[in-house]
Amino acid sequence: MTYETILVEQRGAVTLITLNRPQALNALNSQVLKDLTAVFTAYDADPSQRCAVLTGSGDKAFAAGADIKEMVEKEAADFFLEDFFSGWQSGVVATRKPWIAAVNGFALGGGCELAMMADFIIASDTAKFGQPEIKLGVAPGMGGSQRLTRAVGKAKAMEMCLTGRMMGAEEAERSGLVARIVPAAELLDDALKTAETIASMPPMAAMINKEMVNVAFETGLAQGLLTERRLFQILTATQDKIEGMTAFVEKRPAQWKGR
Ligand code: CO8
Repeated sequence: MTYETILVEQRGAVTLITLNRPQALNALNSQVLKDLTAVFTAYDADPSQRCAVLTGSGDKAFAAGADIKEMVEKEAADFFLEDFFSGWQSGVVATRKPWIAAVNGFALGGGCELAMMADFIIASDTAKFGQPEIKLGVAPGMGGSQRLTRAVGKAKAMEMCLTGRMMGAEEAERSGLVARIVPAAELLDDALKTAETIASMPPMAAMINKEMVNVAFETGLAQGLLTERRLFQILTATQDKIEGMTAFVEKRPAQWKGR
């Protein structure tokens, strides 16, 4: 399957997805959303694929935001009637299997918001994050005001949204926005290696670990603890729980069945 705005490659059990509009610094338009929805849906449905990496083509940008040239002519009624960009939730966030954003440069506006939809971000030392929408007379519209605030706290999120300033990779790591920073030249290899590690885990446990952490992000403690306990109990009914624990006791590598 080929796509208009992204490149997709399966490397063993890892799907590598590359935003491929380098001439527009990988700006996100309706076609990118369509293509990402298709590829994430296919990834979720393919039992041979166990982790995905999303990155940007070129060395300058992960994505420099929603495509301003697509939005410039639209009126409020168009945004409302089309429910413009509402598809990110069902098309990308709803992905049940794990995926990593490998941020290789600018992640601004919708680009920062897309990176924050990932389960975690690995950033190159050249990465720059920001929510500069205020400079265009608008505000984040793909989750930035919510996810950035949860990730880095009110003070930094508020400052970034109100001033539009960018945050470099080191500050982003210090603030909890990214899991790790690596030198730009090693970013893709590092992200793929991390994805391979995740892909080598029992897949149901990976999906449930992801769901648990997201519940912590989205609900209160009592609800989260209950959900964690119930999801743990579901995992104890899997063949991979029996295999994982038996393999440990027998001092041998586990052979996952994926159920
Ligand atoms: N959209 C469209 N084209 C873009 C975008 C963008 N977001 N960003 C860069 N480009 C294009 C430029 O227009 C330029 O194309 P051309 O050569 O044809 O003019 C090309 O990419 C290269 O860009 P620059 O020449 O500007 O490169 P610089 O190195 O000088 O600057 C920057 C790099 C600083 C990243 C600069 O390009 C920039 O500021 N870009 C815009 C960043 C921005 O404001 N992003 C936020 C966009 S709004 C948004 O994301 C809202 C999301 C929520 C929508 C939800 C709706 C409901």
